[in-house]
Amino acid sequence: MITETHGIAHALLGNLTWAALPYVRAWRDPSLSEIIGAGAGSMVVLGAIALFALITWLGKWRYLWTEWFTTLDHKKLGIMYVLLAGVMLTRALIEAMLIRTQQATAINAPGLVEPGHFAQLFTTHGSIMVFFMAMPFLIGLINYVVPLQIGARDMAFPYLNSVGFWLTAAGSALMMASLTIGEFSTGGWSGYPPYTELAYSGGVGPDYWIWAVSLSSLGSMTVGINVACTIFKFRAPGMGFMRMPLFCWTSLCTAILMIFAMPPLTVVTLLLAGDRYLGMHFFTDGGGGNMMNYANMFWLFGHPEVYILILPAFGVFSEVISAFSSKELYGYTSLVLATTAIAVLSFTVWLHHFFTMGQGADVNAAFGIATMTIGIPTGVKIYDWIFTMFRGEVRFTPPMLFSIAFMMTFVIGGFTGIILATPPLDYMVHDTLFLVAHFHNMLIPGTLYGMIAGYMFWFPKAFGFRLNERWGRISFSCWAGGFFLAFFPLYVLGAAGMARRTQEVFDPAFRPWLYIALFGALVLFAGLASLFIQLYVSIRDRAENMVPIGDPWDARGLEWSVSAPPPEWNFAVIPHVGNRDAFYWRKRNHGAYVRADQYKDIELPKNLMCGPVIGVAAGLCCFGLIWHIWWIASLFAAASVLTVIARSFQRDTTRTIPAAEVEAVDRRWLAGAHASRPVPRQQEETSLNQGLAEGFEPDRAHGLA
Ligand SMILES: [Cu+2]
Repeated sequence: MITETHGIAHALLGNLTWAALPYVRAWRDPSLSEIIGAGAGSMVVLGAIALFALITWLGKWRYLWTEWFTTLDHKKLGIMYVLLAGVMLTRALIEAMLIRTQQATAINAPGLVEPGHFAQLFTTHGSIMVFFMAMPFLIGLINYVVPLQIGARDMAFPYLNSVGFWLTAAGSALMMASLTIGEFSTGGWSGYPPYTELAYSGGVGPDYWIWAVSLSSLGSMTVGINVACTIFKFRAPGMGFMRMPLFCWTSLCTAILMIFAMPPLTVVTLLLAGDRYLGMHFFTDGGGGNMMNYANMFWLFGHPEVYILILPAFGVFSEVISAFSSKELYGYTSLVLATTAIAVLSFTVWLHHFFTMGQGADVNAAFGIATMTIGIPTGVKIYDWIFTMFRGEVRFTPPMLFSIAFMMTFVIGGFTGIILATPPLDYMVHDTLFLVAHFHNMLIPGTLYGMIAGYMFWFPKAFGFRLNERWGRISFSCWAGGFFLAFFPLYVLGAAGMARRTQEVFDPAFRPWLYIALFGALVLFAGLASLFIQLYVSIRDRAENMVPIGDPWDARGLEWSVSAPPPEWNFAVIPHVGNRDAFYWRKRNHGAYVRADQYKDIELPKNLMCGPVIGVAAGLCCFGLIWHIWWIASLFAAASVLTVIARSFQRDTTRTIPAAEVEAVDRRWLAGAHASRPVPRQQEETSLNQGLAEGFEPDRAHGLA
């Protein structure tokens, strides 16, 4: 809580006092809850120190700055997004285990953490999972894959791409800072007033939420603009819209959703900031405000957000199922139509998030029916994927296992969605664990499985070696089994009336179900741990699992037609596209692995420090706003604006790769392709796989000529 400070100290440090540190709080009140808080803060501090020391010890700062932090390469930015998502996923999953432990131990007992701490736990868990795990993960995959799939050298706006990443990273840093300096919001991931109004939540918690989310939503909006422009303007010659891989279609729809759905979120969080900082009354009950306006605007973002999260995963599943069934995607056109239909419909259903706020039976019925119609295009997709597998040469690789588990689990979640879309039934179970079970049932298979599948599918492309399949299967078993253990009990508990977000449980009959759910959460965490072990084992054994030729799964899109990892310029020569599944048909017709007639100089953007500078400045500016340290806020707001202005005067922004260098790299790779042994599908998970598919060997006669 804030104690008033005065005079110079207040001018310099705003509301920041010693009590902001969890250690001081734990010292004054050594309760279990405060000690857990201090422990969490220590993990962040120690982790940061360890990372800093490790990088310094390895002498890698210069390398990180020049190769990664200042890069404008869409591939490296994509990798950094996924890395950020992995860090945040770890934190939010630890929080999930704490939430489950609390409810399992707090049956007519205080449990581990106090109500205030518990409320912070579920708020950070939700906020991180949506804004700082799922969003960076899917944006990372889109960033990496889409330019390669459409035959482009980079995104349309590489500089904006870097700024978007660093804004998201700054928001994540604020989330982490809230563990060590101050506290986080207790108002849930949706930040509903009046909980988050000054009168009921006087600390800095909601301010952390407001500014972290604002940074992330600004970043996401720039990503939306960037991805949409890239797909509209940067497709290779011949790549018509109906020849794009399905992942590009879902990325395009997601990008358009971001452009339209992110601004309501930015606006609504800033209006809430107006209430809290300037004494306005947008959402207070006195002074003419109305929190209903908040609910409407938030969910005008919030429901499309669900599809921002799920559509890219649908794209991943389409690519994975087609590649590992060795078949062309069944019903491509219907998949495209279903994707666009979902994107449009997603803006017509937001009110189902507050049926019980009293807008009357007719309005509720209209939105309930609109909600149910989304099941139709989704069903179309499920059938298309099943028919893609039908009579295909299906291989149960880890990404394929995640895709199949997704289909089965997601459909169950869809059925419970129909229950919740029926207003009278929603009145029965809203605000219970039934709802919590439902949206985890949609988002874990529908987003997380897709993201993991995509990560495993494209990892060999990005790094040049395969991920260990055995650990992939172990991880899959944990994610798939842990999900049912963790969330099906919540359906039962919710139907029995257990309210969501409760810190203490009063009915002993809930005990066994809560124990099962806790066990499930532990299994899910084992799934995450297995992913890290898989990564470690794969890096350790990478020499045996190299796939430098770049096509380890006999897949179809243009991204597989280049080496693994791809050269910085992606394509030595921009390809011409004559059909859907462009690379597959080139392999068929001896058009793959052939030398270009002529190589040209390639222009690429120079590295730029503006992205990290703007990110750090924006993060510090928000930190100043949170603690009312006005000089920090204005100094760094000015710094980020000045950086943008300074950059606009820079003329010399590109560098040229000479044609000779492009040719040399391309020839070396082609020579490798001609020297490699093609691998049959049955052996693609062995060290025989060098990234060249059997049956599509380079044509020896046409050779290197
Ligand atoms: Cu919704």
